[in-house]
Parts: sequence; C-alpha cells; structure tokens
Amino acid sequence: MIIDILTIFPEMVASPLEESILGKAVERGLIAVRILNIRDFATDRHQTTDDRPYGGGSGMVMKVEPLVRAIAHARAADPPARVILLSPQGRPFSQDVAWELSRERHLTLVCGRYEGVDERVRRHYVDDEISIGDYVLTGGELPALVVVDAVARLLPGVLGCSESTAEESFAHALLEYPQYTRPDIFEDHQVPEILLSGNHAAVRRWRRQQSLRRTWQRRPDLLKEADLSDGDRELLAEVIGDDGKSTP
Ligand code: 4GX
Repeated sequence: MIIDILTIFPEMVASPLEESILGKAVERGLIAVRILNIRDFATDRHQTTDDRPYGGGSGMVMKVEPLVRAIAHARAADPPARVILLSPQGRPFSQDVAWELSRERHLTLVCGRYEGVDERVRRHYVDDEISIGDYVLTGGELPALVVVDAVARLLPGVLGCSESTAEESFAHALLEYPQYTRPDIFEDHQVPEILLSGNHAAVRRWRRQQSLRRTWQRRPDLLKEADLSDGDRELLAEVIGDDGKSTP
C-alpha cells in the first residue's frame, strides 16, 4: 500500500514511521510512505500556504492552490489515491473504518492546520473526511499517524503471526482481558492462580469472563453491539457487580 502524507510539518510525521512495527513494514516494502511538504507546491516567492479568512475573523485558512497541486501530485500516481482529509468534522474513525481503508492500494492523507482548509478543497478535491475523536488538536498530523498505524497493522505480513488481527475482528466489540507475565508475585501482588494452573480450558473461560466483565463495567455501549452467546451471558451473570478491584 502507498500512503502519502501531505503536511507543512514533514518532520512531525517522519520519525514515528521509522520505529518498531511501522518501520519494519516500510523496510520490508509492505507499505511505502511518501511525506509531501505542501509548502513545496506553493508557487509564490514566499511559498505561502495560508491566508486570512474572507469575511474576517481570527486565525488563518490553508490556501487552495498549494493543497490542490499537492493532491494532484499524489493522485497522479498509479494506482490513483483515495484522498482523505483529517478534521473534527469528519466521520468518526473506528476499527471498521481501518479495515475499510486497509483494502485500498493508495491513500493520501491531508493534514490541515490553523482554522482549517479552504472549503473548495474539501468540496471538490477530497474523497473522504475522517475525525479521530471529539477533541481539538493543533493539526491533522497526529490524526494521520493514528490512521496509518491502525491501517498498517491490518495489512498482511505487518504483524508477526502471534498477534492475529482476524481474531480481533472475530472477538469484535469486547475489551481485552488482563495480561500478566513473570514474576508470579511482585511485592504482595499475585498473578491470578488460574493462569498458572496449566488448565487451558479454564484459562480460556476466565479470559472470556474477564473480557465480558470489563466491557460491562467500562464500555456498556460496546456490549450492546456484541452478539453474546448463552454461555457468555452465564459468564457475565456470575461477575456482574464485581468492582474489578477485588481478586478475580
Ligand atoms: N480528528 N484537528 C485538523 C485543522 C483543520 C480543520 C478543519 C481541516 C479542516 C482532528 C481530529 C483535529 C484540528 C486536525 C484542526 N483541518 N483531526 N485541524 N480530532 O482536531 O482529525
């Protein structure tokens, strides 16, 4: 997959893409990330990318010409890109949207700054608009990295075979169970006995129950969407009312 990131702060997005799993995915050619500096597409002497809003008011707006030239450059590649603007007005990003984007061969992520971009860019040169959540950031660079991270890990070969994403989409809509590793006692905090038992069926049951309890306690909205089996309902009934702090 080709991913273009259009930004006036290329250094802000470069290094996260060099580290860890994303860095490996780039090295191995599973994703090709091109960071394009929108300023390079400005044609005036000062390479201006922003200007004052028509109608007055505070702040600046990103100019249409440099953005459209940068988008045209990205689209000119083969295969043509799906162009996505990151903004609080976009459709909410989610695991489902990440799966949808992971099926594309070429994404172009447009990072706005200031009060936003000239509305004509959004209306005529962008295919999709995505928000990573209901809070206000200083620019679209961090949202673009969030999207790249969430999408890249779904591509074949990006994760090791131990971390399966198919399992995730199957377990859909439940929170993860708690994880432990050595030592089995730290200060006076014990790892739940059942995890040391070697009884794989009991471990599976306990983990499922923990997932159900956590989701019930922290994200009841997710539980409404999950399709629970009769067995799940029994497991949940056993633990409803637990505060999650007492010993499991
Ligand atoms: N999820 N921001 C974008 C400037 C802007 C505004 C409108 C284009 C159109 C954000 C978010 C986010 C702040 C990034 C405003 N650009 N983006 N920026 N939350 O808060 O995606």
